[in-house]
Amino acid sequence: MREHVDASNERLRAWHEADLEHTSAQLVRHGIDAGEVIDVVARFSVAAPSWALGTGGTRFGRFPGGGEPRTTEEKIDDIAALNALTGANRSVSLHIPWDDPSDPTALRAFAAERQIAFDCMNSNTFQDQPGADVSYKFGSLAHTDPGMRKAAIEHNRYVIEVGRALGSRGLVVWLADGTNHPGQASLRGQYERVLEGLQDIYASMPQDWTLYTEHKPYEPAFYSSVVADWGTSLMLAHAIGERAACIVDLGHHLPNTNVEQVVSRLLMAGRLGGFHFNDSVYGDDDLTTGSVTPYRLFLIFCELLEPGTLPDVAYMIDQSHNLKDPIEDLIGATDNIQMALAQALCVDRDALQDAQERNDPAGAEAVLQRAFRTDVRPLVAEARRRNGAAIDPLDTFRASGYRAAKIAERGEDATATGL
Ligand SMILES: [Mn+2]
Repeated sequence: MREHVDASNERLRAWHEADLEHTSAQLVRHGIDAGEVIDVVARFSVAAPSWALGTGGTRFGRFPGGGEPRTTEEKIDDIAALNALTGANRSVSLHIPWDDPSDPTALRAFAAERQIAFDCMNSNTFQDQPGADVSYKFGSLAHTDPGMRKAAIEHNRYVIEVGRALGSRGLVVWLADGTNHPGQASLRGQYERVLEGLQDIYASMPQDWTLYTEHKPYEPAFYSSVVADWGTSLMLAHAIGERAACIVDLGHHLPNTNVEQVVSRLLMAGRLGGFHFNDSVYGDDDLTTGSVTPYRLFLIFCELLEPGTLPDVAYMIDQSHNLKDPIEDLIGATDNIQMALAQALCVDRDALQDAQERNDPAGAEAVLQRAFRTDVRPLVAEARRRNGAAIDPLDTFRASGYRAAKIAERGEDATATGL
């Protein structure tokens, strides 16, 4: 990919420099240093999800695009290609058992050679595994049967062990537990059993790990989810211990929820664990981050930057690619996230605070809009270029012929494990 990146960047260099100069000059007028924005964006990285390197699907069907990674190693190859283009996907988030490595130490070395690290591990107690002698049909950590709860805890312990060998530092537990029918289970009892299970898992974690709880209001449980909202997630984190924190999956909220305020509250409580970035219109649509609501993404980054610096939390993408080439979708998502970060860095904080103090909503909003409408694309492109990546990653990916080469190597009907 390197030579394609260099060739493409050389072709775009003069235009890029002119665009960069123009944006930088615009920002100076409002007291924003373009160099500082570029520095922060260049340092930023968002983990790629291993389950999103293949085609997703819906319950109505799946339309594979060909050349999908067949193994975890091939998924890491794809992420290395992605990172060569974006310079901002330096880690992978694995999902067990979809990515169960037979030799984690060898996998770690394989990834390190490609400069890819292991971000948070994800456990899976929401579907039955082939040959397993337990069934999660009626729940995992919330199950009424102590044997089932034990099996779910053991699975999480196993994921921690694999993650240790890979150099990961966190475990994300998303639970499908809940009910589909009123009266099916005790809402209180389910919560208490989940808390007990998470406390057990927490006790098995290395001291430098974080346990992440991830909430979701509905699906697959359609009457009640045990961890339905950020309030429950925060209750659990408080009850579990200091190294427990809450993941905000942008699609896991009821319609019209003010997600940026959720982010602000969790950050204030010291329990913002990180993000699963995606976008949605109706529910947990898992669309490309920032493709539908880029302004919301910008407002989220404004909240993250409110204390002055970007918090060191787990930034991960969680998307499903039903129509686009998965790598192309991840390129777009990463770009949109970097764009939102750059726009938020362009907010004139003093002017905003001044407008807030004077009770001037029109003035305050104008400050935000000015930043949001700044064409920060040259700043993000420059951050990529400085990281040795592509000024135009999508165009470069297409010109590289990567997918065609992978179809030839892996086959037209190769299928990635995952969603
Ligand atoms: Mn998620």
